[in-house]
Amino acid sequence: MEKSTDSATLSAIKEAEKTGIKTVWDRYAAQIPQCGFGETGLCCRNCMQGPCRIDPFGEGPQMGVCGANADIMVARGISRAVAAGTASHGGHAKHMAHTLFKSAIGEAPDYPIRDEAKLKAVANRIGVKVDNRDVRAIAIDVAKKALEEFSEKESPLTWAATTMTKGRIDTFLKYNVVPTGIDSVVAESMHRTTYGVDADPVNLLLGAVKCALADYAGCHIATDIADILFGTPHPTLTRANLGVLNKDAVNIAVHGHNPLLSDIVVQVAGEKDMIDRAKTAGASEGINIVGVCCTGNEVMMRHKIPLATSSVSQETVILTGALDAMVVDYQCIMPALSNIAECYHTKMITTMPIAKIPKAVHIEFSEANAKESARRIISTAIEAFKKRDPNKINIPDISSAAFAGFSTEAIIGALSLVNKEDSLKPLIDNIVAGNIYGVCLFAGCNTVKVTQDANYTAMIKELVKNNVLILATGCASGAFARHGFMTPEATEKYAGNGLKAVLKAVGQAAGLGGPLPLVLHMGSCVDNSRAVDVTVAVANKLGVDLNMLPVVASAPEPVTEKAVAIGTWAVASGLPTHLGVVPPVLGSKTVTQVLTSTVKELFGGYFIVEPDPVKAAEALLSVIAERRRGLGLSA
Ligand code: NFS
Repeated sequence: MEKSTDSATLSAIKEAEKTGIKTVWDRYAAQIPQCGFGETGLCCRNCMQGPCRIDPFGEGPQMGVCGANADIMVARGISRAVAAGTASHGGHAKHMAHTLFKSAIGEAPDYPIRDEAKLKAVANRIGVKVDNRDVRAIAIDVAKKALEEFSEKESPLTWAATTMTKGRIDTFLKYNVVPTGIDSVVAESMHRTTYGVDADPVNLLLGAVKCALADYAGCHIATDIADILFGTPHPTLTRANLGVLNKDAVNIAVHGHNPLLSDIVVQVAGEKDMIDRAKTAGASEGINIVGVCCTGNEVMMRHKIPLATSSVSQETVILTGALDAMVVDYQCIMPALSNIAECYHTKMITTMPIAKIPKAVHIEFSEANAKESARRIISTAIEAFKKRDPNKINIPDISSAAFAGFSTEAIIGALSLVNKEDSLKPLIDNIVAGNIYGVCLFAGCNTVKVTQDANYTAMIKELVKNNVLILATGCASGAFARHGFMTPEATEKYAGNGLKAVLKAVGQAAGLGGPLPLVLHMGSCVDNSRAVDVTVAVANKLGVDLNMLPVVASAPEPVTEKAVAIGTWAVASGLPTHLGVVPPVLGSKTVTQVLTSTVKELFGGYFIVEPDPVKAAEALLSVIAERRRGLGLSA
């Protein structure tokens, strides 16, 4: 199997091979064959009478020591993955909410409220009084309401209840999957999956849906507060891929998830004193910040920061020999980075008390001293720059232009330039007319198990040829950005005639002088909430529920437990959701059946597992056709 379709990644891998540095691909090869019990979900370590394994071929044991069978083991495994994902997004969101609160009471001076309009819009939506009130008072109430979401409440989560359709809420109530606290439902999931609690696979899976809906609320809180503190994104042009590293600048990569770190690093890197110090150290072009993974998306769409690479290829940024500091917060950061950094002058810098990595420098980052910490981080990078080995520099001269930053507000704003009175009308009219056949949200990661980006690039070509509008978040957007799909040129080259005409009309009205890019970049993984907002607005306008719309989702190369949580709430929201990698469920026929079929009867959404990208695109197109027929539209 080829390791990647990205020539910059391949060039970096070649460099690693030359110097004997091991990367994720080597470590994966060393794991082959991977454990068949784990792969099928038939391994349980939930108690100390285990570990227990069930023989998928039916010859060996069919039960663990406690009597748990394959269905229970697989359902518990999925449920715990959703809980871990929810805890991650929840942790990120809670961090944001605490910072908003501290900002409002004057204890986080580096985090002023940048987007009052967004603050007021969120306040209005969640029932916080806005009129004649001081911004800080509103922010305190919004932050308190957000923090209340984490422990057990009497009522459903506000961030889920106020952002979904009425039909969805009724469905969630009907199946008793309405979460009332983000942290409390994570705890409930851990409880019900521990030794000797829930042994009904369907009940366990419904528990996973409940937890996933809390994940959705967490994502939405994270998006809302990021916009309040750092500004709501608008389309902006930047570049993506390893060629964005600059040999004449101090290169600093921000990697991880929370803009609370990356946004401040970007701000401080613009300070004259910092730039002067970099120049004095010999970096004639000053400081160059580049992004990796989701925090890269956050600063890409708000500050034009170029994206160096994403998820599976994160090590390649160090392999350029020109990275002076890799600055990380939490999530999706390979511990291997600090080993590779050791082979170079690169400083690996951790910043969060819950995410330390041996051999990294730890510069703690707190709301009270954010800018000061950022100055220390950048100074450390400047010192490292002085130790660069020119013989080791190998920056592939490869990068693509990329438009980023299509927030819900930006999309609606662009549409309203076409129709001032009724901004959603152009979108809906074009869906009805078939110029937009359907919508596909690409989300999720890059995995070492698939040729990097191959599924993304093959699927998008099939879909857009058939006039499917493409939204993307997370490392999915990274894949498209690195391959040049986030450009008007890609629209001209790949879009079907109907889609092209729509993207041209909106692009022209928005003053871009050409079509909108082929992929609308909606942000990081928590920003999947933005895609829901657009979909809910369309559903409400049409007077139908989400499970009737010709909207689908795809994670062609999923990796993390967060992706499992997002996929689960996408399905519960009514979206048929494609996975390009088989999740660890095949050990249970019951669970596989529920996730790919039975769940459709409950929520309308379901998982489509298809590793072949062309077949996957065909499957999504036929789902869109079915939905269109359901709405009485031409298929
Ligand atoms: Ni999403 Fe973002 Fe990327 Fe996957 Fe990780 S960075 S939160 S989990 S790997 S898309």
